Amino acid sequence: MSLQTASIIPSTISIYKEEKSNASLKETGFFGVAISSHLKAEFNTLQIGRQSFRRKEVSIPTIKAQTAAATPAIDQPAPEGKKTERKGNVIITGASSGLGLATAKALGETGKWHVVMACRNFLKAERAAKSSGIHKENYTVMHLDLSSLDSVRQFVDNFKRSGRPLAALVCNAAVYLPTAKEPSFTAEGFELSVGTNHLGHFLLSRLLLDDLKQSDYPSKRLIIVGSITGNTNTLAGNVPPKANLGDLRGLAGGLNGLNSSTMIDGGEFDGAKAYKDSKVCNMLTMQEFHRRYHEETGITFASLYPGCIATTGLFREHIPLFRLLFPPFQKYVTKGYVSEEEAGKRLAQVVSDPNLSKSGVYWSWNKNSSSFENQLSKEASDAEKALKLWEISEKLVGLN
Ligand code: NDP
Ligand code: PMR
Repeated sequence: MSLQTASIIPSTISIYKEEKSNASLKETGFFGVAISSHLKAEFNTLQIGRQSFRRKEVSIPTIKAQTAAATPAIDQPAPEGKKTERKGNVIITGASSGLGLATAKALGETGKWHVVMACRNFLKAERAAKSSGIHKENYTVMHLDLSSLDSVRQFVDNFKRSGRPLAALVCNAAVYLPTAKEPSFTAEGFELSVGTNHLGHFLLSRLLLDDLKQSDYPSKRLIIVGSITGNTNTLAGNVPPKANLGDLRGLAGGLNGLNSSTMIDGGEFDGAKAYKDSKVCNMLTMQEFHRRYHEETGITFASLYPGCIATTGLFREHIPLFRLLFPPFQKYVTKGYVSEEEAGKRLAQVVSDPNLSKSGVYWSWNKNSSSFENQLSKEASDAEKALKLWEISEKLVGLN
């Protein structure tokens, strides 16, 4: 308990004081961007529906951080005469809102999964789980702050001590800081978006790989959420600033803004680009995992673009006008909009559908909500870059 309570204290160091009302969209204006007309839009999702989760505040009299000790080790044996399938344990990072929460709900309500909600805000996660109706037997909240490598290690220790076999890990959490004029940093001093979205997940996945290997669950999966905006072979991926990792010189220098740039490619800080770069890292990492470990372990490694879930908290740092216009823009103009509920079902499919068990795939969905194997951009499928990214990331997170 004490360990978890300690790690609830925010570990992110910020040198930036936000002035959200004055936030600008840099060179892009509002949505205004120059896009080459030959690029074909990816109108691959058509789901106009109402948002399925209302964030209802519920009062929870006592909330206790669930540690290994408070968590039953494995599912209880079925009462005599009753035959029940063994539940799979799935860890979902950032399950306190948006896609992660919707996926937790979709998996939890099948009764076949126990969801470990790996979240930085324990109370928020508990409330979210309760208000979205996930039955208490189907989830556990465990503390994880991806912007602190100590917290990642602590989480892994706690999870291992719980004795739960691991069937699937979903790296879903992310931050997006499009209006920041100055960078913020993780506890270890990495630029916050890449530090959280990529490096935190990189360490987490590496440390949990053995658990996945050792689990005897029939289908073991490691899913890293990607995005269309990191793929420059799409219209969305060509909205400036575009993702570009360059030769990874900034990453190799530690992204700390002291002896290196805060951007992977060594350029000037740009929060929107840092997010898109981090998504390229996510997609490259998934493929490097696949090349290194799929054959040996049988683990399925996959990434996905779930559709544009324009209503989630991801856009919380954006200017109010953007937050107002982005959902209708995606619903009626690009038709790329998808509800949180639908996106959650898609990610749940990637976790558990036997038809989506192929490894090394970046999944997307078409207008009829059917999944298909999508093409990644040249950079997001560059094997040499993936290897370099892997090796530098290992050093940064202290694995090498
Ligand atoms: P949300 O902001 O709703 O969810 C992000 C989650 O990440 C939140 O639960 C948040 O926690 C958590 N998180 C942020 N920082 C940390 C941290 N340091 N440690 C632990 N958890 C953290 O956004 P979405 O649901 O939209 O995003 C989920 C994923 O989907 C992301 O990977 C994003 O890149 C991807 N995606 C989203 C799209 C969209 O259109 N929205 C499109 C394509 C991909 P808290 O609740 O405490 O803030
Ligand atoms: Mg985009 C088919 C077209 C399409 C799709 C599917 C998206 C998804 N976007 C598309 C087109 C456009 N967007 C066009 C034409 C513009 C210029 C008007 C545009 C603009 C835009 C902005 C300013 N779009 C954005 C932003 C953001 O700040 C979001 C972002 O880039 O976050 C990193 C975003 C997004 N558009 C998407 C998706 C899925 C996003 C959220 C990105 C993500 O989660 O990766």
